[in-house]
Amino acid sequence: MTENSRPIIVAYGPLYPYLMEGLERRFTVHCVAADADLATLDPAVRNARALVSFGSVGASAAIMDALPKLEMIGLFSVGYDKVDVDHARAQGIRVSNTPDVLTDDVADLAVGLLYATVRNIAANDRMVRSGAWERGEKPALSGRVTGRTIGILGLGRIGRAIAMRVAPVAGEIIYHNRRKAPESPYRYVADPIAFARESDVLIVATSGGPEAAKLVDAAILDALGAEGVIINISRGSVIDENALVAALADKRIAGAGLDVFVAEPHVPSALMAMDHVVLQPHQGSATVQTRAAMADLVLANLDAHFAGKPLVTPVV
Ligand code: 8YV
Repeated sequence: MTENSRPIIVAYGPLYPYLMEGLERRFTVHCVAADADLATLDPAVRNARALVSFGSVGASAAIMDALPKLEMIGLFSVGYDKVDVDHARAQGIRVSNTPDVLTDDVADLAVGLLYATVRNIAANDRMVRSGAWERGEKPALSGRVTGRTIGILGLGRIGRAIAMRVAPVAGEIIYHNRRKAPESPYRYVADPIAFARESDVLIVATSGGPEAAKLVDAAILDALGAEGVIINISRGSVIDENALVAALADKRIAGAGLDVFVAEPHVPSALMAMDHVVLQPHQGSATVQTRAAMADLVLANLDAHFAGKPLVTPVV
């Protein structure tokens, strides 16, 4: 294929370098910053047939409309909550995501956050580094993980992978979904308040988007209670962040382990000062192996599209 006959695509980013290399081998790539003013797009960009984006940026109706020849959106994420899927469908634009390849790593991080939060690992690390231990200060006793009731909000692929990991140590695993999951070995709790009340650790693993917005609100946090811990590896928007900050500040819940926030990379400053909170910069899928597998899957979807074949992992 000559340089001129290669499909034009937009890298809506910045994107992960290994993914960029794969894109540049195949396509004529135009980089558009995620916060670019769409009114002033370079006219060459308007010929793009595909857009490659990722979880926290997605694709609005406005970027789709700014690219009149757009056929496909390839997402470097499993989450497509920031993609206007209805608009894509209405415009006949295909959308792919990256399920499965990241499930294990996201579940691992959830379990890591669970232990780090319940066992004060991050706070104690800071205490040792500060020299306080050496000066004779005594670390506070932590809660325990073994035997506790683990509540999983959203028993999808990632929720099930988390359940498998905690099953050997949990007292019981319960879950809340909109509907009971057929054939799940775990106990379904239909009422979200009762679910939170029964959970010692509540792990948010549901997908994001408008239907899940602020699913975890002040009432759920109060039901989780003063000894309860919340872990979130899903989307910041699933938790009412102001209610979470207030519940943590008043010690109405015991702690939180958070990989995701409402307005990433902004993290509410009140959380920064809290020792009972463990913070991560959205690292769920961020291993060398998984990010490469995600990039390969994005490329496989684009290759399928331009070969006129069904997408490997279609959303639309
Ligand atoms: C990524 C994610 O952080 O898959 C998702 O939904 O949120 C993540 O895996 C992201 O898309 C990569 O920047």
